Amino acid sequence: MIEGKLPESIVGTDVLDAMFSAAYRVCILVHSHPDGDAIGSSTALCSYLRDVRGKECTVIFPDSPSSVYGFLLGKVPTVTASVEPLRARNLVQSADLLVCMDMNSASRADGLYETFAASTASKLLIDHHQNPDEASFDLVFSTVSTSSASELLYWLLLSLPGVRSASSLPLLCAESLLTGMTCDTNNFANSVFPSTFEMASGLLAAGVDRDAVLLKLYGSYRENRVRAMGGFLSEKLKITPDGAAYMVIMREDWERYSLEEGETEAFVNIPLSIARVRMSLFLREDDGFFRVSVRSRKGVSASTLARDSFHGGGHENAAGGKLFFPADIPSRTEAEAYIEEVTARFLQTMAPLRTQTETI
Ligand SMILES: [Mn+2]
Repeated sequence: MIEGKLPESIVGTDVLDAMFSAAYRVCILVHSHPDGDAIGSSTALCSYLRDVRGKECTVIFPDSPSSVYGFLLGKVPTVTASVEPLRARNLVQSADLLVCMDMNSASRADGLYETFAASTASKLLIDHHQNPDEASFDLVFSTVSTSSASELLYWLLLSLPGVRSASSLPLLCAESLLTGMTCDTNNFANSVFPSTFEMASGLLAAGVDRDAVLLKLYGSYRENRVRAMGGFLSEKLKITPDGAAYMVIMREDWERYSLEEGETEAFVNIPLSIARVRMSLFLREDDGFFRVSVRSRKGVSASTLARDSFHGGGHENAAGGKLFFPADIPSRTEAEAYIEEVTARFLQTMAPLRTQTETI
């Protein structure tokens, strides 16, 4: 149990310690299109297992992570399955401990799932999403009462023998944890708990340079990304009478700005700064489907809409899914009509948003 930091259901860190001790070759798996938390939590654990426990450890990405996180990725062994499928499969097959980070099921690692499922290695899950696939793992640490997988990992590591404080962790591990938490809380804007500030405080005291991390995350964009943001906000943003904001980005829009993977990651949050917007959707065209991100204000469930209308799920106020064509909509040009329909049906079942002036 991690007293006072996480729910009492989080027990078994002695088992975790034993699991680490028994392992020689470890693979850490994360979800496809890995975000800052998936990347930060996995490089943090990899750094700890290599530098503190002396294990062979590799992070396996289903597809390429954004170059934004290059400052962490260059420092631990990583393999991208979409680039080196055979090597990724061999590593997973020969591992004696498989760790899934920041996803509730190994199925979110897409093409790696079969190899994961067939493996007889010990299996560990560390996650903060709803509905963990507990049956597929030997040990599960899962709670939604934490900002990020990185924060959950932080408290788990601090409960292990020999780790007295964040200062006992390798600097790369500490930097990775701060990065993951910062990304998932949108730099302390959402999903923040008292323990989240405590974690940040501990990491800063241990010597993490937060200014340097913030510069990498929010001050190193390409000009294209900022111009695309301006273009999309002026040309693509639509807001329904019920307070659903949405942007549908077609392949040609993406190409017009020569955008790179991960560059539109936070765009979905921007419309939530408009008073009458209750939820925001961002759709990006892929091969035969749209990738869908959903964000919502407190009291409106992004995860319910993602589950009911976009084959997805996630957190209460930050979720994602997919919209297939022609299975869900006749063609890609019908996405806007579909969003209008499902958000109207969804939002009309809820009480209207109380504006700030009404609640004062
Ligand atoms: Mn996360």
